[in-house]
Amino acid sequence: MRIRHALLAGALGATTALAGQLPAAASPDTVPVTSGSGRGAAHPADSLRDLAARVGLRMGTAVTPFELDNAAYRAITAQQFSSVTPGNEMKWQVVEPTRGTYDWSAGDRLVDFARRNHQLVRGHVLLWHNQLPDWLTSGVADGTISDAQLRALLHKHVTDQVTHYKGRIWQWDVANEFFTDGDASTLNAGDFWVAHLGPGIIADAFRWAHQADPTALLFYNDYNIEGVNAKSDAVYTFVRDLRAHGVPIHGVGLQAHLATQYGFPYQMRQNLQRFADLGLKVAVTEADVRTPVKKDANGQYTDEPLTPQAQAAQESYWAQSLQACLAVRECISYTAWGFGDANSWVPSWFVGEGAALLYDRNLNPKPQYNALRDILTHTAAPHRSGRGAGRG
Ligand code: 9MR
Repeated sequence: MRIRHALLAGALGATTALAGQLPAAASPDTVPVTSGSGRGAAHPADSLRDLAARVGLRMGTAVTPFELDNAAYRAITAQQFSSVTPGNEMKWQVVEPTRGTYDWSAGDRLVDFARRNHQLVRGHVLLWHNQLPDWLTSGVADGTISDAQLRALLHKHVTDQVTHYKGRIWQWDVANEFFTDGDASTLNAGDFWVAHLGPGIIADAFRWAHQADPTALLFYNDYNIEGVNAKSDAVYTFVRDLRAHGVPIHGVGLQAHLATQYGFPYQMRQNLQRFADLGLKVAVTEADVRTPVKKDANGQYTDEPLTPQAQAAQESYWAQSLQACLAVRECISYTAWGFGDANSWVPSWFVGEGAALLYDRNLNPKPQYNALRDILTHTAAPHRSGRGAGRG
């Protein structure tokens, strides 16, 4: 699977354009301290992170360390967000590219960045069918790795990775995307892990992660489960059963990769609430709102929505998803899957769609950003407190 490190020319150009407005970094990953808030990084009182902090909510973004090389991107990451998720750098393919040899460097850089900037980290991801190392998948395919060995390798992977980051990860996405859209009634029997090790492997991964770091909040994470639908029903039953069997699962992550052409998810707040009523935390983990975009004179897709109505729908979807999270006390973080349109995964995966994030490719905030800020400013919401809530 190809990993996309997209930092396109537009965003690089923005470094110069914004240089006068943003504080210069003293060292690569440090955004300078101001006396104002006394909380470390310089962030204005109307930043997303500070507005959300008033109700104990963490605002997050996915980041890749490559993006942190850009001063403007780095400054916005620190100023606007109080939680970060590595886009790719804690995936097995990246942390163990060669069997038995770990490379934690990229994940470590982000965790260190977070510490310097008073942010919490969502670890992503321990058990997933995608972005596995080639040595693992080819070994399974050619029979040189047996199922028993695969189980032992997974145990070691989960234990070693969670131990490496022990005490430094707030929420771990332990298991990701085990249900399909087509037949949501049950776990995907064709999933790599389920096919080889049986459905019980998911519970085992939670147990192993908990043994390695008993303080981390352990999440099940999936897409198209934002609203009440057949797939979220199936996930609901699954996590309820895990809880009933004493499996250490503490939360459910709703990715929220939304698209204007599919409508806003049905009853998102009620859906979050029913997971919360199981005694779980909930989180919006990978939010973006894509839409069909115009082509330029050269036939290249732009970041401009096809219609003003689509732009309005994007703003509305961002606002509604944040409102749903705010309304549920157990919703402890709201994370966007990146923030600059030049850095989004969307255009390369959904040809003809884009404009999915909060800032344009020159890193200027879009109306979507203002919509989130307005919601945080004007919506009364219960304060998140108790174990795990917006800690720190
Ligand atoms: O943003 C990630 C992108 O750079 C990778 O190419 C892609 C490969 O699978 O994974 C993206 O992140 C995914 C996340 O890990 C899980 N949920 C869906 C995300 C978007 O594809």
